[in-house]
Amino acid sequence: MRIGITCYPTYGGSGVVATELGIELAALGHEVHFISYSQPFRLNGRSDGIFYHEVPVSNYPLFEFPPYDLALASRMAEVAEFYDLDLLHVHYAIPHSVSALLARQMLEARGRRLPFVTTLHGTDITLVGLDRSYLPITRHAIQESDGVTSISNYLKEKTIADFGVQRPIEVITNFVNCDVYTPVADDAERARMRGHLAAPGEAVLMHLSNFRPVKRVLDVVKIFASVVRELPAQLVLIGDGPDRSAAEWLAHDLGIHTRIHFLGKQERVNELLPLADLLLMPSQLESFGLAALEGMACKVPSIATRVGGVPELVDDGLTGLLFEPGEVDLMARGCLELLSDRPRLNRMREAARQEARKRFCASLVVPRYIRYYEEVSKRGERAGLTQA
Ligand code: GMT
Repeated sequence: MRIGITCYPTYGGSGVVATELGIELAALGHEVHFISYSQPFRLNGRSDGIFYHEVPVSNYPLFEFPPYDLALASRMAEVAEFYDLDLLHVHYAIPHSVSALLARQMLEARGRRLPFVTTLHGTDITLVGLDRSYLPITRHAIQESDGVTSISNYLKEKTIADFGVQRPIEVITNFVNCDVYTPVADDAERARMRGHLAAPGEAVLMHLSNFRPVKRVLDVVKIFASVVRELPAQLVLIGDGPDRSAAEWLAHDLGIHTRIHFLGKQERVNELLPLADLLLMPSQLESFGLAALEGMACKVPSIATRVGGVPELVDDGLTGLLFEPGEVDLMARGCLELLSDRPRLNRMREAARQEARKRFCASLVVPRYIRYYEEVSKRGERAGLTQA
């Protein structure tokens, strides 16, 4: 198939999922066209069967707010026509599904068919989408999409309850490439690689996010402060965003900054994650929690929160430990219990990888997207909307 993909190309879970999906689809022989305002950051260096189309947004002095959604709709329609796309897949409803709806209408008027699938990721439903200024148009675009998928059951139920959406929503969970996200097989090699981050015998805790308030990065620092009082450890923070500076200040105030590595945005997190003993994800809300899955695939259990779709991913006590948001002391105690009981931690590490392989590998999940695309396309054909 020839598939157009639109996502936020910057650091963020929905962009990561969209990009990895495009890469997997291209590897399976499909032609993938990314349409966005800049190149998705994980695309670098992998281009077979993948094309990127930038959306130029001109800023006329009259426009206090440049209308990106309109420029995107125009580009979507152009790319679909020039490259004969079979389908558009937009990630994150706002404004992508609205732009796709416009592009579909533009092409319909020219006798062409362009079905589109909207994938709901999280804050497009739980936060931004609920804002009264976006709710009616977001609901309309979801309702009008040719197909809608959600990354967890939690998010599907939330969309039905909060948006009153009355159409089928297919749950297709996030996924990870289990051959790219792997543990380091050799213990000696892993110890050597950890040498850059920690001394022998020190624990390594990791956190990976876009440092937005919903991620509660300050809790990560506080949890680590309690852990490091009891045993030697290092904390590795991957990512960047609004709360980074506050986290740096807190680390200095608590006198633990020399044990914390702020690595900023990293392209190859698959090379860092396997070096961790535990992943910290104390988020206020996660519709899925992609970072936890990437950790699991690398044999890293999570200390996470029992929110949103996380319990659909992390099995409390088996592949990680779950707590309520803000339970910093309990999370620290959970870390200490696992780090001082290596046999239990090792069982959890094995279980985490097994669970990722059993339920969330790209090889299992990506075919579900392809089947869904085919189903959506056929539905349109049955309705008499044939490709020009
Ligand atoms: O919060 C983020 O990390 C970004 C956000 C997004 O939509 O870009 O993430 C959401 O989508 C991710 C990928 O599907 C999920 O793993 C995250 O749980 C979800 N974030 C929230 O629900 C807060």
